[in-house]
Amino acid sequence: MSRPSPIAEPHKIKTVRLLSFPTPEERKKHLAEAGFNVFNLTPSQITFDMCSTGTSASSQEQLAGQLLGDEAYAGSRNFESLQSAVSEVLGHGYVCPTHNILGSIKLLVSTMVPAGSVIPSNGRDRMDVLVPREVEVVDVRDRSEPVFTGNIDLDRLAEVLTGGRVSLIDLQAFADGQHPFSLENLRAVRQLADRFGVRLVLDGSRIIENAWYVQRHEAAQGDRSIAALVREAVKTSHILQVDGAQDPKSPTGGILTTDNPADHEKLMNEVVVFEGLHTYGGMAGRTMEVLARGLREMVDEHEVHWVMLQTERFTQRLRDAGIPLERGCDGAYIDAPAFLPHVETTPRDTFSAALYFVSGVRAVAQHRKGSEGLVPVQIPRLALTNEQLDQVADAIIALHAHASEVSALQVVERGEWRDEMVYHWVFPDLDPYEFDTFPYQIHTIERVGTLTRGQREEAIRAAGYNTFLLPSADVTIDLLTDSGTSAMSSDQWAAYEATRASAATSDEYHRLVRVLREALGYQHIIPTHQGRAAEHILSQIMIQPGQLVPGNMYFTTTKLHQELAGGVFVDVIVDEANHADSTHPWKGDIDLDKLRALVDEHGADRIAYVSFEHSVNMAGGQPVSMDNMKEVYAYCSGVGIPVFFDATRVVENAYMIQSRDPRYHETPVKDILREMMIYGDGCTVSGKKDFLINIGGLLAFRANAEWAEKARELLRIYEGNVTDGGLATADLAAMSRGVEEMVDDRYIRSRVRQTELLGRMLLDAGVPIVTPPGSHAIFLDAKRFLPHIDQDEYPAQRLAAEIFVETGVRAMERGNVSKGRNPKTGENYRPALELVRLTLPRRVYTNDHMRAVADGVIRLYERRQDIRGLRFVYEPEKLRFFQGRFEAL
Ligand code: P71
Repeated sequence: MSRPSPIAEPHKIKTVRLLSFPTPEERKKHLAEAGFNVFNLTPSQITFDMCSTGTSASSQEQLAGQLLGDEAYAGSRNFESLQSAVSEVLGHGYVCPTHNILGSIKLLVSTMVPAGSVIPSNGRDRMDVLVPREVEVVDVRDRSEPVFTGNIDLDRLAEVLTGGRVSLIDLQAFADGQHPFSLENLRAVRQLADRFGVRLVLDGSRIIENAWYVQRHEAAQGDRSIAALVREAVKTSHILQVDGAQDPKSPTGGILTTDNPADHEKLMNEVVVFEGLHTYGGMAGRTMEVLARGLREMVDEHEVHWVMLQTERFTQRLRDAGIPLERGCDGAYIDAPAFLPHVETTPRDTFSAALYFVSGVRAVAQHRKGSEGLVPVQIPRLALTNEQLDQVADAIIALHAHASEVSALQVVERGEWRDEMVYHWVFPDLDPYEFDTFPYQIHTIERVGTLTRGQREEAIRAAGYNTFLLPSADVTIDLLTDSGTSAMSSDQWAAYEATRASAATSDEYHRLVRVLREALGYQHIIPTHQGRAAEHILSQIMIQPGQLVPGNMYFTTTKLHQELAGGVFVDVIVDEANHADSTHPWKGDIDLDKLRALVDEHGADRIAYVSFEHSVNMAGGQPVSMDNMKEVYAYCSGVGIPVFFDATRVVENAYMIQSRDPRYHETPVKDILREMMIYGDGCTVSGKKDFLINIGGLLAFRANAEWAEKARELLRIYEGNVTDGGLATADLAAMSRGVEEMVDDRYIRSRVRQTELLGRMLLDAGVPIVTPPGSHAIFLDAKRFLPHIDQDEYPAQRLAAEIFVETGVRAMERGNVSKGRNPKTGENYRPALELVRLTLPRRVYTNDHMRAVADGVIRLYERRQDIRGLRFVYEPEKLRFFQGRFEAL
């Protein structure tokens, strides 16, 4: 069987959780307050928290499950759902729920482990909790086995069993996070258990990692699925215990499962004493639901391979740099005594303190007597990107280079448990490590389409070669648009959920007005349901029939509303904008000479206003320079012409000014944005782009109360209340937080750099794109990509279709099909730009996704000669690009 070898996540990001970036000074303070024990730090003080228990990103189905908790005391639907997941995925017929893994152990011990008995085990992790219970744990791990280091030494086990006091055999999957067993060994242990009449208890908290290891390394297991391997392992044991906070990606919870009705009955009768009723076991109903869904999802082959690949890659990067470590199933376990050879008594906690001190990363050794000297740097499942992990590894590598300068923590208070330790420390003189990556981690994911190439061929044919008509479930990476496709943050969601909805004025309206006044510097704030609603109102109040509206290239909805108000759009963008291969840095600028000539010819009275778009979409996401905004405004205010911005992508434009204009390199994006807005009289915004919301828009005026009054009149007629613009109150709440998040310098830099990364990879391979790369999208130049296809055979349309077939990536045609036919002649317009837009949603895809996109497009470019054109089989009269259907020539 060929195993999927993923080059990118088999999912996209659904919601994000913002990261904290404490400064070096703040980190000193936090460490001192924490008694130099990183256990005491909290996530708001930490950038990357490298612990894998209960910290996994969940699926959107798990998130939804959280809201399906049927919080009944007895016999809840959530328990039924847990039962069926257990029987389908694990194969055991009975399940006893517990509050977490400690609850499971407690239950096992009190039902099956008499005091004074012996438990042979391949792990040492659990000794902490068993020792005080007067149970002797005997280490029977086979130390001579090089590959399956978690195997049990069968002779030794037989010897211990012969001793007679054995209550049960404990076999851990990936024991102590480092030692996997083989199926062969498991089967042999089971035989021994049966021979001696002792139960084999499997701790399957890391059963997935173990199954993956078996699939890779055990003879004759390579062709079996993770699901089949997991099932066999479970069925080979008498009792299974699972920590819900591990492989099932639940925040907490646990299960004990079995096929033996008598064992189940014992557990059931005991669970009520310590945990809860046998149908909830100390878990909230919602937790059972999340756990049940997690069990079903954890055997997903694509996901398992991605998670394990991340671990391999992370560990390898550290190992290549000479970091002393042991490979863990969920990360790299740093050998602290070897890392800090001069630190004698407290190497583990000194390592942890030093790593936090230099980078804000937390790696903490908890009460893990079984892994002396190791500090686990674990990867929260699905939560971090490879780029982030590379940088975490680099922080460790940077620390290692100066390890000799790190002095030992001094013990102030000692405790039995590691969390009780208190230290004092002299800070070493080390340079801080600076992260330059997404300032958020993945909170929930959405699985993406995984069609085969053959299935995609079928799908695109069924969609009439029109990417608008593809079902999104069939798409692997969706680059159709950046509109309304952003991943919201958990803070946005929290505000959304906490909203007190109102049919009149709401607190959220007042907050939105406050936040937008601060962000834009505009006095009059009018929410609308999305961008085109604001364009409609602005056009109606500002345009007299017959007036001209000069602008820097048209956008479809903007121009349409100007025309509906009787205006005539005139394009006054610089000429460079129409040349796909010009590398002019400010291709969004207005050509002031063109504007002056227009005013001179027609008179200022004939001009309604200047329509000035930031990061000009149709030109390829090209920015406007600060100087151009100033000059246009100075000129227009001199002759009495208002200037209105389309500020839909204003933040991206502000970032471009920060990065391309040396005078602004040190200026925060938030301040650049405020200056930009000074050079306009008002703006329309589609909030679905830069403002990080899935729905919403905005009309705003800097100072003119009369315009605002007129606009509100129309708002009441067409949209909704002046205090909501037709949006749900909760959407206003999401917008306020979106506006606060969008001006974060780290965020916007990582956003635009991602687009530039995609552009750079394509340019390096010689693929023709619009240059320089824009901020929200990369536009392929179909005229140069497919020079052998005549424009009336729709090269861009075909290219978009072929990209889908080749890679599962969905793009959008922006060429002859979009532009339409001249109504007088019936001929296609054959526009200068024949483009395919690859548009990047915000916070949704990782840079590995971008690599997958680039690989696919480059492969296609190499076989471009084989690509033919299309002909219409169904051609709507208006906006034909949405519904039109084609057949291949
Ligand atoms: C984009 C979109 C969405 C779209 C609109 C029409 C056809 C295809 C796709 C929408 C914009 C935009 C600018 C600069 C106003 C709107 C309309 N862009 N100004 O790029 O880019 O806003 O969708 O919220 O009504 O895919 P609205």
